[in-house]
Amino acid sequence: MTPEEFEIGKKIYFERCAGCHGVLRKGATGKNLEPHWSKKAADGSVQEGGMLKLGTARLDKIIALGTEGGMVNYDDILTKQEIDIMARYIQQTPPVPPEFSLADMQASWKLIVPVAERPKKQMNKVNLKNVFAVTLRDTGKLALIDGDTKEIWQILNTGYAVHISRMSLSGRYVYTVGRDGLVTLIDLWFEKPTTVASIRMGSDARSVDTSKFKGFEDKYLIGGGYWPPQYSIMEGDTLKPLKVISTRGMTVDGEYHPEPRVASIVASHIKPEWVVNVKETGQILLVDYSDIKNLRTTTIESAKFLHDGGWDASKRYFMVAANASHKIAAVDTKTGKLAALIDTKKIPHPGRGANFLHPKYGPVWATGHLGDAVVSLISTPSDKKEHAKFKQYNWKVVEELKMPGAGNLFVKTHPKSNHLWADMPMNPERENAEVNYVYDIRDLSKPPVRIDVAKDSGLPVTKALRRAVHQEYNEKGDEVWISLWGGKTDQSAIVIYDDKTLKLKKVITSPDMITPTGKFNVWNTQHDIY
Ligand code: DHE
Repeated sequence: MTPEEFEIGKKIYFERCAGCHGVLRKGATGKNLEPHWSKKAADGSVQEGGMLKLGTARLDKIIALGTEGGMVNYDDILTKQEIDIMARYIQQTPPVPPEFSLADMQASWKLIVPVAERPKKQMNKVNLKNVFAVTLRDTGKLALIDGDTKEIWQILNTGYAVHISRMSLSGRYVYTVGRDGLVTLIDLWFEKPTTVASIRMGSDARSVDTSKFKGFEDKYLIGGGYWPPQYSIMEGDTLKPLKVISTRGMTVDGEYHPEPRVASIVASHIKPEWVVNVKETGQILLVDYSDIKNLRTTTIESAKFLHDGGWDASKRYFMVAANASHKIAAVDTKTGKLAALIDTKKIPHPGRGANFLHPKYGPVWATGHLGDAVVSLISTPSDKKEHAKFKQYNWKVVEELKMPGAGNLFVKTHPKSNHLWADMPMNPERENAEVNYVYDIRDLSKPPVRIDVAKDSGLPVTKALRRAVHQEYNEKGDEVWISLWGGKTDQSAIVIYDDKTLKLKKVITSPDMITPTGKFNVWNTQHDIY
């Protein structure tokens, strides 16, 4: 490869591939892509285990067309030339990015508006509880949308491809984390939302949360890194860096891993702890933040490769997908132990999941699957007397709802809703990727209703698939917002439905609405309602 091609390959790999395959290409949700098997030997020899080495022609096909194993097709995202560069790039030895220390964090830290200079009360009339933070993925921006008027209130620069937004317990601040490791702190009390601080945690990241336990409300922010593999603790209201902890170490199989990335993080409601899920090692850390100088961590063995997850209805158990092991791990945050490891269909991908009362099996938590055409319902424990009869089902997959194909990423419901929404944006067929299916949770034997989000948006059909992705309820729990995620030069939309009637309510679109993906309603995110 020429040095220019290598640089192009490096950039595309970071933006499109590293999330699944790892920076060092050791594999996680995606396959191992180290040269020992990606590079075809001149003598035609095979790799260990007898599998054929790939080589340029085969890699070209895989990248362009995707695979049955869950690799998406890139022929509508990358040009032919870029695909050819990638087919050659991943046969080279992976470059190792630099480490990122506490001093590096300190140097990147910008306290734009110190706490003393921020408003003492809310300076706008917006109903902050119903504001939505919407990722505009490929533009490196975040849209703050007033959920009552459905007007875009403000668009702010953030890190590249903000992955998630989380709220302070107070509901005043929005924290975003870009996949380039940039964290921004946005204050909703100004007349218009204003970024008051930012910091870089590394070069690749996906998760943040504040401290939520009584006495520590929003005192700290934790951020999880993909590269370097570490988590960082910052001051909640300024982002001043306080501590960095590496996650390098042993997997649940007892092997050393040089790149155990931090996947989902959530703050416990019942202890001064964060649940930190380490992807490659399959270890779940309970990090006690009551004394960060003498940090105590409980390490819970589960399964590889940990990814996303959410609370059960009682908010005692955190349910996290060990997606490449086709399992869900349930962590008991009260006892600090693994409560269950549940086998599921292929590649569970819950987002944060969805909790509801199943007519036959009682409280269940739902997850969709990237690799299978079902939504799995797992029975979860409840202390309520009237739920004692459901105990026999706890931690079992009690039902699998049929979907028309695989490729689901998110499911969602709300305590006030009778509906369970499921998307399938990673399905290669347009007729599936652009829609949602809605189940009636009072009668799950009824076929789900197909909602054609792309058609309802009223936007013209484009060459690139427009993926209908990620549902979020409004504060009242009577509307569902879905992103229509089009190509990076196409105008996209947020399509809003009345949850009761399933009728289209409103389309939010503008030339600024480019690649919307995750949406986070302040009230629901603040209170972990899903
Ligand atoms: Fe995500 C959550 C990682 C691709 C949209 N995603 C998460 C979480 C992790 C993660 C670890 C949990 C954070 C938490 O709760 O603390 N996501 C990854 C990847 O590694 C992966 C597979 C590849 C990558 O390169 O990033 C990936 N994710 C995507 C997308 O392509 C999506 C669809 C669009 C996008 O914006 O990039 C996407 N991920 C999301 C969203 C959430 C998320 C919207 C939050 C869901 C929620 O309701 O909380």
